[in-house]
Amino acid sequence: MFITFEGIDGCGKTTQLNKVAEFLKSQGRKVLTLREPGGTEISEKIRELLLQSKKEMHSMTELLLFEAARAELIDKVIRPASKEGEIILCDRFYDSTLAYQGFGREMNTDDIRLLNRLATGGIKPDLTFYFHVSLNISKQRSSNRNLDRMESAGDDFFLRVIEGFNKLAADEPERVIKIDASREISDVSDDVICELKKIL
Ligand code: T5A
Repeated sequence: MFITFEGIDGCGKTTQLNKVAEFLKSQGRKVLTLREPGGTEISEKIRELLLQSKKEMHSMTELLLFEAARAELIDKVIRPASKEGEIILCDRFYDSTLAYQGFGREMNTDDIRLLNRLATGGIKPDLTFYFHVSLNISKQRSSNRNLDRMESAGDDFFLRVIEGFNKLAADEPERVIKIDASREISDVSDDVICELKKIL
């Protein structure tokens, strides 16, 4: 099973991914936790370039770098792990590319879907949790750290990203579970675990 965790920066998806991992391990399941971009030596180098560089980057360069990091992760980690029957939990996946590059950067979403297919070789998440928060909450939760290159993109960009995630969730309700993540951590994780139990 392949489960992804999505939402805007600071929505709390990493916190919830860790809670799901703990829960699954307590049930005796074998769990692999990953993040995008990242998870292999090359993908982590690409992550550094994408997030830490202060240099301006063309949106096509940015898109192709996210897809390149994904292709590596699929080939080196996700495909082999799925053959071993592990439960794979991934902090972001291709919905982030549609939301950030498609809606945020206003790039063509059909082109992005094609690149997503090429980079993943057709691998899709079985289940996606989308943690919905307002831009204000996202900013509050990210306020005590230095913003990376993506996080410095500005309010209009992030409002388009939120609109993108909302649309993706509405288009695929059978895969994408939208969770109100503006609540207490424990209330959010109760909902997530409850949804997960239904599927397991
Ligand atoms: N990106 C990524 C693209 O543009 N295209 C792509 O294709 C991909 C894959 C990646 C960046 O790259 C972009 C998107 C991103 O900008 P990232 O590592 O995913 O970056 O970074 P963030 O989304 O910023 O991840 P974070 O780990 O910083 O944020 P999370 O995971 O949303 O939030 P989390 O769990 O770390 O929590 C943040 C803070 O809030 C608190 C936590 O304790 C923490 O302090 N918190 C809560 N507080 C109150 N109530 C709750 N319910 C809370 N939940 C968490």
